[in-house]
Amino acid sequence: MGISEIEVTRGILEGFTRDFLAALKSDVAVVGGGPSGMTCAYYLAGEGLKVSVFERNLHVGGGMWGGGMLFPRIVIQEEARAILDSFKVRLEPFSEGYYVGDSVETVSKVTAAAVDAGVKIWVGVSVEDVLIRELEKVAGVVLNWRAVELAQLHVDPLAMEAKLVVDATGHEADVVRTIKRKIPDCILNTTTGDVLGEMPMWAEVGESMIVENTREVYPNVLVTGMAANAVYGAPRMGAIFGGMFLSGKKAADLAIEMLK
Ligand code: 48F
Repeated sequence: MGISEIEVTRGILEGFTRDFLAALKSDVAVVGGGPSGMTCAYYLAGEGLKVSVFERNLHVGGGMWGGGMLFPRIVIQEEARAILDSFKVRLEPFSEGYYVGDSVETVSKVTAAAVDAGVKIWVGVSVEDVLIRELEKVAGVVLNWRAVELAQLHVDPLAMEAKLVVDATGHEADVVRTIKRKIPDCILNTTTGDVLGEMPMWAEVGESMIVENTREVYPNVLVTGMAANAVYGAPRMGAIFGGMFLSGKKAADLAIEMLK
């Protein structure tokens, strides 16, 4: 028994190419594999939708692995408990209406649930731009390897079509900012038509605003997680994570409604 290096190479290339070709036209492209993006993708795939998550790092989980200041624990409020329960994450009550969970366990279980639900995850892939149609509708994502981006090589990107794009890029709100940078005259669905920017930390207010801020910010582009608060000028909240899961689920609910 044995396998040649050529066979190993063929197995990898064939499997990857088959899946990449199948993902060329998706229902939803989720940009960013942090807690909000993964939660959104999980609920979308659960509805039978074709979903890809694009993550520029080699791992999903975003800012959740390190918990608060590298202490690998996260705080979850009662409202988000049902979502964490569906991922089978164990939570320990510690203050009325609040729980503590293990951040590594949470990332692992959310990731496994999303994969089992049928989400395709592309790691090491940056979304550097969007596809635009009719001058005002986003129609997909423009991709390049993160390694190409870091090496600053001049290599043209590839693209995938999606009916909806979800900006789950965290504090940067990278997709929305890219749209605004490339189409300066475009009017985002915010009070000023522009990205309002993230406010300093205020956990209670940040958590209460994040679900409301989860919405369609540009035709066919939804914003979720910390990106939603960054776009709508709301505070950050540190190591309390319930809002990320609630926002991811709301983005999925909105997307499901829009795709009907
Ligand atoms: O930052 P991140 O975890 O965003 P989130 O889901 O959660 C925020 C919390 O982690 C934490 C917090 C809790 O109160 O404030 O910060 O809103 O995950 C965002 C992911 O998007 C990736 C990035 O590597 C990270 O894993 N990302 C960002 N820009 C791009 C991208 C891009 N252009 N293409 C692909 N991935």
